[in-house]
Amino acid sequence: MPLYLGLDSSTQSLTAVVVDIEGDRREVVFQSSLSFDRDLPQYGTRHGVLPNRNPAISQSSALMWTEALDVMLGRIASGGLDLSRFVAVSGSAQQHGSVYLGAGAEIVLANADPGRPLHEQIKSVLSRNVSPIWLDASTSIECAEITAAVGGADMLAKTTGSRAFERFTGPQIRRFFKQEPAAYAGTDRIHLVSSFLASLLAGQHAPIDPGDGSGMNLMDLRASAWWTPAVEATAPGLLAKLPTIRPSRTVIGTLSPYWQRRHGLPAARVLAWSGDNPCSLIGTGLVREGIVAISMGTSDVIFGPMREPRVDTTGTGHVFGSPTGEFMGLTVFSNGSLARERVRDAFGLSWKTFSAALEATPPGNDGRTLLPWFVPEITPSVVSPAVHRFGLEADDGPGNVRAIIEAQQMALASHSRWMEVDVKTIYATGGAATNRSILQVMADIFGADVYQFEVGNTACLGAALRAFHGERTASGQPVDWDDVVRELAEPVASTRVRPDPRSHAIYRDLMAVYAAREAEILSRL
Ligand code: XUL
Repeated sequence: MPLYLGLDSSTQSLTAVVVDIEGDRREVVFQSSLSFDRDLPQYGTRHGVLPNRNPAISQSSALMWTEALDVMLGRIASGGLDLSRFVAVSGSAQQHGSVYLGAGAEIVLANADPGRPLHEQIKSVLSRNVSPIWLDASTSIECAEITAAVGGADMLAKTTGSRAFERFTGPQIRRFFKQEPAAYAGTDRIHLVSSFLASLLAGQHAPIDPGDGSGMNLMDLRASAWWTPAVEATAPGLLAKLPTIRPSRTVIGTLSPYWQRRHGLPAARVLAWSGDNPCSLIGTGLVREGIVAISMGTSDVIFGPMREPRVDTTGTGHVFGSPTGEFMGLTVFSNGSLARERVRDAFGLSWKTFSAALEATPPGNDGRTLLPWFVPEITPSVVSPAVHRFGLEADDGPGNVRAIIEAQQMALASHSRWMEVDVKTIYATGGAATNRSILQVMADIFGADVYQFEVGNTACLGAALRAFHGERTASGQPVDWDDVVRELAEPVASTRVRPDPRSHAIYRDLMAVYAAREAEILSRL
């Protein structure tokens, strides 16, 4: 009865899921979550982000992520599981964020003293104290510079799967190089959050997988290799600082002596980590093209598998690598739970009274809408946040509750058309997917059936299942992806939320109105 551990280091928390897999049986035997703000208050983050006067800047702390990992592995070790049954671990992390390490980092990782917390020991090898994360919107100039240098937005999108985006790692690295050239020169290795945390576990530099590598504006999507023109356009000497790219199923090594001695864990295999969206694709069982998932967490994301990369010509979406070796399309909205929480808090609501307000208002909100840009928005691109209301009073609690949910779902529906999927079924995941009133609005706007999952954190589950897949493959007993995702990564049939045809008709009209209002405001920005 082997145990597989999945970890998910998201914007606001670190989660662990342990899955027991034996033959046809799959069972979640351990789940735990730790909130950065609440459980590690000494870092002073808010929603997992370090305070900054500039709303375009979003940074976090690699030391905090490291300490969280140590705390979590301690919890797992004392969680009553038979530790000798642990065979493999993999992980999922917020995408695009980067960690900067100086020379000698690998020596520290390999020889860390189990008597002292790891974050204290790696402090001295960080060549940059902060890590820019995916909410950052400060690199518009660098995006333009990289785009021009590689021959234009179409060329960049065609080769890497995305045009230049502010939060992508390449533009972030370029800004660091321009603003802190000495610190950039003193950087030996630039990791993504995923490859950084995998390096901590394995005690050596880990590779980047194509799923997360495609969120950098640096990788040739079809070749799964660094694309020289983009690397050279980003910063001098960058190639030597980047990890290698290896398939998601790669075994990097085993849990380093630090974890074995500090927490009594076995020398379990460490698999390459990936981004949270590629991991969620596996955790929602989406290994074949045709169905989409909507993840409603800090970011709202609509994604689905793609056999061949169909790059977005409208410039809003991305194509990433899938852990299966194929591809995935996705569109990301930064005003996800942050925006929902702003509205909830502004009217002093709980999630229960928030849902009651949603249910007390009519589908279509009598034509009243808002554009939900409480923080800088990725889709469509809005660098200076502002909320625009149409026929809606700012102090109308129920009206604003319905308007934010409808706006988010209409934006998800209209900005994902480029994926060319006729959406008839949606798998809903992430924190807000437990709210069935929100799912009803989703079903009505898309005109699709919506299903929920038993395991809420599908990115974390996906990481555990990737550990299973990778470990079996490395042991010469490969398992089909359909078999990997069976049972646990399947939606619960009884949770189906059906669309109401009358509401769907109302939304067909309202979506045209919403799109026109969005276009009008964008033309004025
Ligand atoms: C994906 C993205 C977000 C983060 C959130 O492109 O920016 O979904 O991965 O963790």
